[in-house]
Amino acid sequence: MPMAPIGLFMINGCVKESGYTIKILHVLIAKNNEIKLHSDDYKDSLKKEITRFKPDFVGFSFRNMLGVVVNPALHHALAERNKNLLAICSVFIEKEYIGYFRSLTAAPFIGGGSAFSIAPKLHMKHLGLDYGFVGEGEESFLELVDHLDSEKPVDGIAGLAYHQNGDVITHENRFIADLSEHPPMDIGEFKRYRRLF
Ligand code: B12
Repeated sequence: MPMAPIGLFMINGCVKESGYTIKILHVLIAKNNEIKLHSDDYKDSLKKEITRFKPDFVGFSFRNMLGVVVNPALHHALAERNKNLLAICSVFIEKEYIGYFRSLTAAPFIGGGSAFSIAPKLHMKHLGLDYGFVGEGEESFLELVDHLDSEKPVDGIAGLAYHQNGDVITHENRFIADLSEHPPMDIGEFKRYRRLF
């Protein structure tokens, strides 16, 4: 059952208010409610979107690592062929998709979300992300974009995961005590998810 990505919608609210233009691609949603990644046409659709939008930064919201079988047959086949722990993590499926995405743009890739926060190093290394955020992203994501835009060093940003000397460094995340200090969640895209039920 696809979940409305409310964490991503929170970030969307903040980014919109900051003046940046954001485009959300719902890659797990497709006709018949099935995973789209291994269908024949996802590469063409993605290429069109990236060519049109030309992103300066690409963010990925990783919600679940385990426990959600969007396409049971595919998941089972992968786990049978690859009898290791990685094969039952969603990163195993996401790798091909992100690898293809990488071939379309040189923009930095930034991960976040509850799954990323549980296993930041796995996501960073296995998926080849440039940066990521452990925990809440409302403030930190824009701080990173601002630092990268103005070529300031990023190593002091709370919650940030980044590569250094072949390892992945993760900073302690910033706890946001009062969410009302931030713009509200952007609910514009909720209707896509309501349609599924
Ligand atoms: C609420 C909740 C649910 C609700 C979901 C409602 C919804 N529309 O999302 C319900 C009850 C339906 C649910 C169901 C399930 N859940 Co649940 N759920 C949660 C819970 C408690 C909170 C998630 C949440 O909404 N947080 C609030 C939002 C605003 O925060 P957020 O998503 O983390 O986003 C923030 C950051 O992560 C970050 N961020 C997010 N995206 C991005 C992107 C970028 C680029 C950046 C920079 C930052 C960023 O910034 C956001 C704002 O601060 C978490 C535990 C937790 N504490 O996170 C478990 C959790 C996500 N669920 C989990 C699981 C396992 C499930 C189920 C599989 C359970 C089951 N067996 O059915 C199902 C899966 C449903 C599905 N199809 O995905 C696990 C996932 C763990 C894993 N290893 O995969 C978690 C982590 C709980 C746990 N500790 O085990 N869940």
